[in-house]
Amino acid sequence: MKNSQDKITLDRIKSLQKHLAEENPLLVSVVEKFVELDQVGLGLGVLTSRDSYTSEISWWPLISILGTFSAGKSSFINQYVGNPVQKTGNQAVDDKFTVLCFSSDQNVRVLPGIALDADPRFPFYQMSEAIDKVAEGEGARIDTYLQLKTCPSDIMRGKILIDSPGFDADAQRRSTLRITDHIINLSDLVLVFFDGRHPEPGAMHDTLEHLVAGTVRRNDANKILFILNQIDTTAAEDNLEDVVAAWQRAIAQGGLVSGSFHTLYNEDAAVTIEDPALEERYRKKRDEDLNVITKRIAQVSVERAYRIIGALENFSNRIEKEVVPELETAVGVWRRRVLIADLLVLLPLLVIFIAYTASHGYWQSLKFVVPGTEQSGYGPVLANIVLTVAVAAFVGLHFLIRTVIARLYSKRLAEEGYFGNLRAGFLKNTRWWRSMFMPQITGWNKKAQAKISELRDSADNFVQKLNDQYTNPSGKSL
Ligand SMILES: Nc1nc2c(ncn2[C@@H]2O[C@H](COP(=O)(O)OP(=O)(O)OP(=O)(O)O)[C@@H](O)[C@H]2O)c(=O)[nH]1
Ligand SMILES: [Mg+2]
Repeated sequence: MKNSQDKITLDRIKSLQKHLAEENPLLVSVVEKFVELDQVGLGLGVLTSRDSYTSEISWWPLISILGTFSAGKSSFINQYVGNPVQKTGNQAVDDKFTVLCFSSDQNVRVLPGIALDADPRFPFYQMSEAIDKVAEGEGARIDTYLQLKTCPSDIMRGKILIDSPGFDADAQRRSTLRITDHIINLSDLVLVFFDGRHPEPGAMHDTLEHLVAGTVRRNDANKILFILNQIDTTAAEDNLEDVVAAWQRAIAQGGLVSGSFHTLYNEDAAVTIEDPALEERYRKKRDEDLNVITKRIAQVSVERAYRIIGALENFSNRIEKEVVPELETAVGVWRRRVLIADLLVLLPLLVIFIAYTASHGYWQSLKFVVPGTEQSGYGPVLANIVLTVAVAAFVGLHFLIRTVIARLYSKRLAEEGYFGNLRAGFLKNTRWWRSMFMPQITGWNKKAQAKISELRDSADNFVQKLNDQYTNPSGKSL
């Protein structure tokens, strides 16, 4: 198949494959399947030549840490990587998202957000465009929202961690909320931290609204872990159970009944628990939960490969089951409206035209003539010219109606929430040379339909290959 994507997009895909080749060669061939899906999207017009479905997912396992401010997010990360990469403190410390990735360079290096925006390895590729969509002009200020830090800890190899500013929906600008949503969408694992010192609903309200309520509707909600941190502070009154119960109630009020709930505290930052028995009990509970959380983080690399293949299948399905039917509906509505408008505008004009010409002697039997020129030699030519101009005016008006109705209707398709650029796909179907009565959506031919089912099959094949890679059902030693 001929690839009609931009050079920049193609280079980006190549660089993605190059990085993946060092890590998981199977995923290199998965990229190729995404590129085939791109061709279907391009044909349907819902993908521009600058875009690729490969940039809709993160190819590196992504673990994000969100939550209320001063909940101990940065302290947790420092402890996890074994390196004080992030500043911590009791005031709101972080004002931007920090993307942490591995580098063998012994110094922790800080790079501006633009470094992330331009690098296809990171899921922030073209983030500035996404920000611009919700807050015009803000995209250029990507550095105020994002930074990249490289960290030499081995545990950071092959994964990306994101530390975020304390979540406060009221104070937050739309662009920050947009980034938060984007991060949740892309993450393989989301740790939502709450502060054990303020577990009451008031302090968590906004966070719950935006994060928890949002996750109830998600089909990947199991990737979100809720963590009540700083539980060491409950030791003085020994009321851990009460605090946890209050917290879970607040979360349930937010609409979340199931989920993975954990409690933690950070030994480096914790208050000393005087009673050794109590200390032992707290530590045991903490260690258990920390163990679950660390295991989930480790598991993410394995799940990531399945998730990527799942996305290939999911995208194929969405094209077939959402994009195409939505385009069909939109084209159907447009067709009906154009016919009605033709009826309301063109038909009366036609009647007026016929009535006028008939009453002024333009018709002799069924022959069109210009009165007074019947006998002259140029009579028939003049009659033809007048008739042609009239027909052209009618046809022109019809095409004007088509275009105006398409433009008006396309506005509603520009809203977010659709998979792909539905507006562009719709307008492609309404171009003037395309008959209104074409039964099929443009780009949705036999070949494209076959391609979609082929891609679904290949997703199944990849899953089998992955199973072979990660499991060993026959029990043979590998
Ligand atoms: N008692 C106690 N204090 C903690 C714990 N974890 C962190 N802290 C302290 O809580 C304060 C906030 O910690 P940070 O790690 O900066 O919190 P954060 O969530 O990154 O905060 P922002 O980036 O400002 O949103 C710091 O003073 C930490 O020392 C804990 O488990 N127990
Ligand atoms: Mg922080």
